[in-house]
Order: sequence, then structure tokens, then C-alpha cells
Amino acid sequence: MQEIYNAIQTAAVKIDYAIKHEDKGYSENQNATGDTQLKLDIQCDKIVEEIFTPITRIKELASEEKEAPHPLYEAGEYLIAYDPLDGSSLADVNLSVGSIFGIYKGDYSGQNLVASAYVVYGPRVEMVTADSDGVTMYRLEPDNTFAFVQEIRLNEKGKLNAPGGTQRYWPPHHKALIESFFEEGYRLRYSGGMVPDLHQILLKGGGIFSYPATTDVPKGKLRMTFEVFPFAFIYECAGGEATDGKGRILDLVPEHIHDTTPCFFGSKEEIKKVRSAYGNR
Ligand code: FDP
Repeated sequence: MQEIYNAIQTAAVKIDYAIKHEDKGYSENQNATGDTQLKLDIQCDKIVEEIFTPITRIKELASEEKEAPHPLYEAGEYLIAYDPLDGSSLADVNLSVGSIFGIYKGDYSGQNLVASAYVVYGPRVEMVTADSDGVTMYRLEPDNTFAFVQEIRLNEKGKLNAPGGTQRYWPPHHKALIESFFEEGYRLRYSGGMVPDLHQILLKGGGIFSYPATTDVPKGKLRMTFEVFPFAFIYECAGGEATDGKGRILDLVPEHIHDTTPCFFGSKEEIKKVRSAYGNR
């Protein structure tokens, strides 16, 4: 796994440079989900693909920016699904963005994740990895190496509420749930970038991030393979939980790599409340 983490670090240094210095305009292409791609999305995707390509332990790469997976080495053991630049439209307004990596064995089912990692590009560049050794954070140093910072562990209950999705399309039971957190004293923390929003909750000890099913997007917006499973794995490894409102996220099996799902990530207490609000639906 270290070889893959090293490759992610190498890619992160190049992506950080691209965010800071390269063209941020739109291309003429659309990705598999129909979003118009920024030139940066395409460039970051190329950076990751080039850096992963020589690694013979990788059987296949699946990018959020491409319709189909890209086979690498038949004898390789890992399938890597990645979102090279999540929240890329936030780069324009100088807010934090991220890269997400899910490392699977077998197929892209939630249960087949063996490790996950993400990188957040903010005032600092930080990488978080999750595997059987726990959840660990590293920070980019001036010499372009990543130094260990801390292990990450969620408290049983937190204080932050990051509610995604268009509010006018929230179903009533979801609206009531979000309001109940605010009534209990939770504070709003939402930037619109999944990576920095979930990173903040992890580092501040806990809370809840939600991106529900809404009347305009009944299956949610966030993609299982590239975004939701990797973070569900990280939250579970950190002592939290992740649900789609009906059950454990990591028990889901996508029919297609670009499938989306409603999702809730948090510490144990918050997810208990989500379950009771969504319980009988
Ligand atoms: P974006 O579309 O900017 O790439 O992954 C999709 C994502 O960002 C997440 O990072 C973010 O949490 C979510 O979409 C925000 O979506 P909306 O602003 O459309 O609600």
C-alpha cells in the first residue's frame, strides 16, 4: 500500500501546483456525469493517471472524469477509483478543494475497499489515509515530502452540522432532522467542497455531513465509488459511521461506477439520529 500512498503524494504535489498556477477556465468536454469539465479537472486526471500507470500492483483505474475504467496490469491486485479534483469549481473562488482515492480488491463494492485516502488543498496541503492501521494525517513540507501529523479519531458526538443539497428540495423529515441538530446547538460549517467539509468534521472531533435524496436528485448527487465509499471507509476507521438513511453505506453495491447515493457521515450519536429520522421510510 505504501507504493500507492507514495504515488498519491507525488500526484498531490503536482495537483497543488496546477491549482495555484494553471488555467482554471472551462474546456469544451463533459464528464460521465454530464458536468462541463474545467481544464484543471482534465489536467489533474492526467497527472494521477500518469503517476499510477507504472505501478504493476494496480489492475485498473477508474476516474470520476472518465466514462469507463482504464485497465492497467491483469495480474495487479488493486482497483483504484479516484476523483482527481473534487469541488473543482471552488478553485475559482479560492476555497479549498481535494482529491479522493478508493483502493478496492475484486470489484467496486463498498465491502471491497481495503484502503482510502484523500488530499485537501487549502492554506496547507494535507493527506489522510485509512487502512487497517487506522486513520493518519500527513502534511506537505517545504521540501515536497509529507510529514506525519497525527492519528485521527472521532468523538462519540460532535458539534458541527454540514448540510448539503438544495434546501427547497429537501423532504420534510430531512428538514426536521437538520433543524433538530441546530436546535441542539450544532453550528453550521459548510463550504460546498466535500473534502474540506468532511476533513473539518474529522479534525474537530465530530458532527454530521449530509447530502440527502431530494426531489430534484432522488438518488443524491455524490458518487458511490469515487467519493462516498472512500469517505464511508475513512469515517468507520476513525470510529464514526456512514449511512444512506436506510443502511450502512459500505454494504451498497453499485450497478455502474458512476452511480450516486444519498449519504450521511458522522460520529456515532449523529448517525443514530439520522437512523431514527429516516427509520421507517
Ligand atoms: P462539485 O460539484 O463542486 O465538484 O463532488 C461534488 C461536489 O462538489 C462536492 O464536493 C460537494 O460537497 C457537492 O458537490 C456540492 O454540491 P452542490 O453545491 O451542488 O450542492
